[in-house]
Amino acid sequence: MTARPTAVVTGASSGIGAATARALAAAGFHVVLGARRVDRLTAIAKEIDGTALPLDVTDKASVAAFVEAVPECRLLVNNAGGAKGLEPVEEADEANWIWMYEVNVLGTLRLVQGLLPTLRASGDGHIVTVTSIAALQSYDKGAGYTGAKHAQAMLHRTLRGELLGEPIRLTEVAPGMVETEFSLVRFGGDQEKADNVYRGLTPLTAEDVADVIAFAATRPSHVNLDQIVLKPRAQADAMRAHRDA
Ligand code: 8X3
Repeated sequence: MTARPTAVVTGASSGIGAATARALAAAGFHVVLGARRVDRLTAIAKEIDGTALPLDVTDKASVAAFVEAVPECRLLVNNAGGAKGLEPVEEADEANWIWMYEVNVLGTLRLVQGLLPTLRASGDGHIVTVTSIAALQSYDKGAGYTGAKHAQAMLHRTLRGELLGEPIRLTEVAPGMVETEFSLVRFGGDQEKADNVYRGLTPLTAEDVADVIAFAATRPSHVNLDQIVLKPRAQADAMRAHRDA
């Protein structure tokens, strides 16, 4: 057992999750990293003296086994999520929608339900959920993802009221454009389409978002940062960005 408080980060094998695991370790946490790609997780865990555990948030049994292996937890970062597809509602692919609701909404629900008793028992728990500016607005061709992100945000924001009076803080972090594997996954591995998303501007990095999460997690216990929206300077909202020619 370690004296460091434990933080669980889902989707920790790459992008915002991996950067958050590193930032929290630097802030003094013992980080439990969960994701499907265990080889990548293990390498990061080794680097930050953390613990790598297999986790598929879309699979109830996988979440149950993960939770069973985490005896204490002060901070849960619900980072696992993602988008598949970018098409009008009329052409939407139902399988993509099911995956987006599974990973963003039900995945968050499963982790919260599994770890709430442990977070409560810590006496100073904190749930950070990484939503998106897609949880704040609709945009054309994005209904599957914006719908899932709104639902995930509602779950998170509802907890703020339901857990009032308990020693558990709740922080929603809603990033705009961040250059990670996000767009590559959204476009089924099409690198050109993914690169085009960030064309002509400087997007946020995973580390930019991780810094903010670590900041929220290291405030004194009575300070609750409820919602943090961060975007690149060149982005006004999901539909509007300035791009250099
Ligand atoms: C990612 C941001 O604008 O592509 O969560 O939906 S956006």
